[in-house]
Amino acid sequence: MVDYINLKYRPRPSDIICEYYMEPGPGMTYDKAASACALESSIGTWTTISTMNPSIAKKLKPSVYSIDKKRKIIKIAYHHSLFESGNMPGILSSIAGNIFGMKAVKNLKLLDIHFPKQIINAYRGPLLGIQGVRKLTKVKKRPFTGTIVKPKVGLNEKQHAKVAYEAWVGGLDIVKDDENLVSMSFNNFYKRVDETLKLRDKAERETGEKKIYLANITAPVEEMKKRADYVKKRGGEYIMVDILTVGFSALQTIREHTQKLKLAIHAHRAMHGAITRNPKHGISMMTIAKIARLIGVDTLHIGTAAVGKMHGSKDEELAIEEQIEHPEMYENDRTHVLEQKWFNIKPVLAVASGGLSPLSIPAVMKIMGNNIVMQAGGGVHGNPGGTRAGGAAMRQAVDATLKNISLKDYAKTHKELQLALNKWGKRK
Ligand code: CAP
Ligand code: MG
Repeated sequence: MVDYINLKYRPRPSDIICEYYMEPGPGMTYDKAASACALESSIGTWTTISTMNPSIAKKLKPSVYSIDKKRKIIKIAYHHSLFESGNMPGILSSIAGNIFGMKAVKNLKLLDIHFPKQIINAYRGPLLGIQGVRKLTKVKKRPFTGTIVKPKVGLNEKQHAKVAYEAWVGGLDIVKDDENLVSMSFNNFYKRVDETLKLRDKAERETGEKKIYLANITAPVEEMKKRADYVKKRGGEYIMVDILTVGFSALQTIREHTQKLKLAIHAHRAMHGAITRNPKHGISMMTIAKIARLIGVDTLHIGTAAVGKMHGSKDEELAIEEQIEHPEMYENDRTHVLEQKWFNIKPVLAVASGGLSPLSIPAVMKIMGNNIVMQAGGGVHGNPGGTRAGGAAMRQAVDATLKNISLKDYAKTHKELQLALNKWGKRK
């Protein structure tokens, strides 16, 4: 049972490596549980089998090559031919499949996956990436600003488009649908796209700025393709997908489809908390972010470095931002990041969202830098001056921060920002 442990093994450049946090189940030694993780995620089962032959084992048996019992961390190296390279669900059915439910483990969390070149080569990565989004929007250096139309669900198509228009004219670059706004009886996807893109054009004419609409196409996959086709036909450049609720198979299919259409993908991560939030069990957001980059999304929600309303750790989110934006990551035991080269896969633009307002912008920019989308729903539509004022206040907060002026001082000559400060300035 412990024969999948090989502490002398040195991973080959072509291996897939997984780092797990692992606590053994009752009555299990640490080594036995570690070995069980390696065998159940590859070629083995609970007992010896007559159909196994030495040549299979020789080539395909993974190695638990690192065990840190104090920190409860194991690293397993897998031969790349255990996986179909361009099949992300297949990869996950191995290294993130049955093992989470085994009695042999009490807790298990997949913290990171190192993808070798052989695997990377089979994926497209983002269509635009950060530079492409900057080129499309002509926003050269500053952070992007955006909003989510609120209420999440409830407005009809025309009301939705009007809110988007107000936000764009107020000064925002990006307007997106909420994650649970799909095609409703009172707000049909196709009509919403018509109305919203019509007002996007008007906002562009009036402001002289490029405006982006992220239309949420989340649905069964064949319908998603139709919705993406429609966005293209109506002159959109971007779609939005709830990447976890649709699943990675659907995301891969949509990414292939958008290659033909030349549409960028905004990735919302609704449901990730069910998978990522428990520090001892599940799959890390780092892992999900890497998969999203590999398959090819252009913008991805990563959290607000603990500034906003959602649960998250500053250190982890910063590491995720680095991971999705940089060409290479070095192994870091403290943050559980494995070495990763991204080769020709473009960088993804990070999105900070969830409970932000203009008041959060200096803190988030300080932590996350300029390659970020600052996105606020309540923090825009909750402005006492309305959505247009809310959009203006977000842009003003970005401008003030870039000029190193405090929001309080900047608000003396920018009334929309002053309204935001009046409302949220005393928020604990
Ligand atoms: C933000 C948001 C996003 C969250 C999700 C919401 O709205 O639209 O879905 O950002 O969290 O509905 O909460 P508010 P995350 O600005 O009104 O909070 O980005 O962490 O995945
Ligand atoms: Mg939302």
